[in-house]
Amino acid sequence: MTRAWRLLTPVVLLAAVSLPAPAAVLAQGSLNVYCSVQAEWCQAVANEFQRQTGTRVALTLKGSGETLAQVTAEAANPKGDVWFGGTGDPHLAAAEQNLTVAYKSPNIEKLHEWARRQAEQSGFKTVGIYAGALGFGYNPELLQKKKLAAPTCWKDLVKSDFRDEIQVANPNSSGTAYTAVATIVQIFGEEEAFRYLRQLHRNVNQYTRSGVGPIKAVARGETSVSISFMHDVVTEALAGFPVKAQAPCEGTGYEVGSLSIIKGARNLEGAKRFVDWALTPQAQKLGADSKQFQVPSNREAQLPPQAPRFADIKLINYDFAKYGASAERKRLLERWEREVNSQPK
Ligand code: S7P
Repeated sequence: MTRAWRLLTPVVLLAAVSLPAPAAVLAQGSLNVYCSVQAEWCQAVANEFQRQTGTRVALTLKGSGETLAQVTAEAANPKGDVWFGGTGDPHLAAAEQNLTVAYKSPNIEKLHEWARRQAEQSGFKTVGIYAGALGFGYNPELLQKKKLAAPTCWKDLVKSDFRDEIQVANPNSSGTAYTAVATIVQIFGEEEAFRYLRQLHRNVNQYTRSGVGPIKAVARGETSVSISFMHDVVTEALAGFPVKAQAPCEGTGYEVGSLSIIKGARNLEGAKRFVDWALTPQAQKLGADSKQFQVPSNREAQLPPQAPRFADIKLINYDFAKYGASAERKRLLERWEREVNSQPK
């Protein structure tokens, strides 16, 4: 049974059985939501949207790269209605390939500029729902045991001290890891970046499928350091694990987590209603309620106090148009596969 199906059944049951819709809400059919944030947030979104609208929500949980692959594979016979969350680059690639449809929600006006830009540059085929900065997570207890200093810069991660100490996801399946590759290319320039990624390869003990896998491994003491979104480090720290977040000294990239309506959606009206709802401050609060601390895109949504502050992080001017283009994404991933992943350590 795949992870998606294992999670789908309980969510559908939970949404259908334990949360009766308010009396005034009439049944509004069902909505298939492909969800690329963590399971707790996906479930909260499904439950609350169903409670408010009477629409039954079925969830499929997959990372960003995997969802793009699924939406691409299903293009001739789409099964999903909306794609909620996940890094913005694959949403932009889907938009460019006409796998998603344009929808200009009236709530777009209420969003931060970075979220509106995501919509405008895709011809309104996607829209930003949150933002998060990339960084490192580390386990200070494990580092102390191994007499290793905490990494503060990208350059630290390729030192021989960190041999087999680092985890990052595979950028083919993970939007987090693709953001890392694109960030390193933008910071160092492509040739230097690939030299860097080959050196990093020697220090990576595992390329996980999902972007949150590495920080969960750091939290459990299975690896010392991860390349992760900094808000995912906060989630583990608040759960009581010995983890710390670090913003890289050279600067770092960030994601505009996005939301798209899938072309051929069987419940197009429900999908539009879902987008309008997901852009409200009330819906965006479900992120922090589920212990996910990205920056919400609605200007009126409260920034969770635990969220890493963008003002404290040296952010690069991430080129979403370039690194969200499907040809560029494919080219970088193929180069990474050929020159990094397939190389011996
Ligand atoms: O946990 C939340 C988050 O980091 O996960 C999303 C991510 O795309 C899903 O994981 P993958 O790297 O496996 O694609 C991020 O958008 C989000 O902030």
